[in-house]
Amino acid sequence: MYEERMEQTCEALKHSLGPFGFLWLCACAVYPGLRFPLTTALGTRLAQAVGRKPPDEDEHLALFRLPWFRTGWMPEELRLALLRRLDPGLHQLVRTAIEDLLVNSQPAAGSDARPGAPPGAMAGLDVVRPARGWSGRLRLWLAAPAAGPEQDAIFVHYMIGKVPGPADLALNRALSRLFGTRLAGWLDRPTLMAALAATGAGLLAWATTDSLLLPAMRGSTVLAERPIPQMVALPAGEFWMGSPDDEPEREKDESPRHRVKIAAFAIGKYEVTFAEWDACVDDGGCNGYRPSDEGWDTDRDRRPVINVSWNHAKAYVTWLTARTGQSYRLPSEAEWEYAARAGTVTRYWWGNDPGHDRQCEFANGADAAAKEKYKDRTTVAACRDGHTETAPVGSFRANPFGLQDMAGNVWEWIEDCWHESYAGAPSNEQVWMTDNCEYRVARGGSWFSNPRNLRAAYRDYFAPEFRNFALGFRVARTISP
Ligand SMILES: [Ca+2]
Ligand SMILES: [Ca+2]
Ligand SMILES: [Ca+2]
Repeated sequence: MYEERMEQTCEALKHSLGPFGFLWLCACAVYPGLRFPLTTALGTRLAQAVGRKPPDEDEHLALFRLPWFRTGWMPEELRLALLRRLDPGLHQLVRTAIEDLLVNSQPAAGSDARPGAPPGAMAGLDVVRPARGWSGRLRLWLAAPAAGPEQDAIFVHYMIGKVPGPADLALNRALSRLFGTRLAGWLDRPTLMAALAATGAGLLAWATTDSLLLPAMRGSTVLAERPIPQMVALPAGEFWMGSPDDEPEREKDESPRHRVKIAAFAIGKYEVTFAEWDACVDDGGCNGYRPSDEGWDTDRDRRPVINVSWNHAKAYVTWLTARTGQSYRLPSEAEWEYAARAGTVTRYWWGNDPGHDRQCEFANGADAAAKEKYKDRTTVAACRDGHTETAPVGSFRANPFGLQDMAGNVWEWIEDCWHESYAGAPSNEQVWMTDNCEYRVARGGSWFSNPRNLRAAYRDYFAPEFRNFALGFRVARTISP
């Protein structure tokens, strides 16, 4: 069943790219990162080998239009399937081409490249100078980013002359599941060292010469194993932002209610989870910050990340943008309310809910159980929602846009600076900034919030360094026209 689907995918790719384009794609699957110079070099070598002209711009574009050239990674299973379809006669050619590019791509004499630039620099490959001796080398291995090519099982197997199969990755995956990615990386390195020592040429030569490289590729593909937020594309539209004057429990800062026009954009279906945050840290992003989960570790991976400041949230979207090549960001306040209302005009997207007794089906707020545990909660929902603290994302019903937990679970950071009222607010989706921005907006209320604060129009604000157990975020993404 699975094999069949891979077969069909490969056939479809062959059909759309043509025989040469498909051959080229198979060669590109060796390397974990998508690098323009590497792609071009492989295309030129392959063209020579099969006796045709080097690929032209249209052929490059056909390749770059494929989804993983935009997202920055190719699924492992597809990489394996493509490599197994590469003509065995071409395997050595591809290996040599990659080695050449990594080792021999030196800045030309007299060029304005900075002096002492490392090998590979001209090819845009970010490389680290080799260490002398085993202990120095080992230190470098251990310091290498988890997503570096030297940790990519497919790449390593291929470069030592072995066409990898699914079984070659199974051990790695099992270890990752059992011990987390860091430890699996440790365990994989001795295997890799043994492979190096056992090979007379090829990678061994590459690893022991003075020009030993530890390419620390940014933008490489092991991202396939790293969870990133699932996005929902929202259509352009118009809505009334803020609450009407007669809405019960409203606050002044929700005035004046005003009409806002929103361009199409994408927003996370869920709040960013601990698993997604950890992926950023494991990859060297998010300033290495590991927020406390308050000991709520049942289903920790699926719970929304908490104890993150606005600055932390910004670090996450910066990492995600660099990793994927797509422009991720925090939502503007107007975008957030548009997404939360999803076409509705009532206090909550599920209705006016005057007695707060319907909330428990739709949102994780402070409920009867929360009041028993946290005595200072005053008004709570007159029902039980099953979660005294955070709930795994997506535990409650989706709004008409298919988004979950817009109301409740955790507060969500917004890009905008805080304003006491909507007087002078933009009439479109733009972020509203001021010169002196002491506070940033947060929206949606949390598991700790009174029902009033879960209303679609409710607004709050915190200093950008502030963090607590009820505050997280969700990402947005610009859709280019
Ligand atoms: Ca609750
Ligand atoms: Ca929320
Ligand atoms: Ca308010």
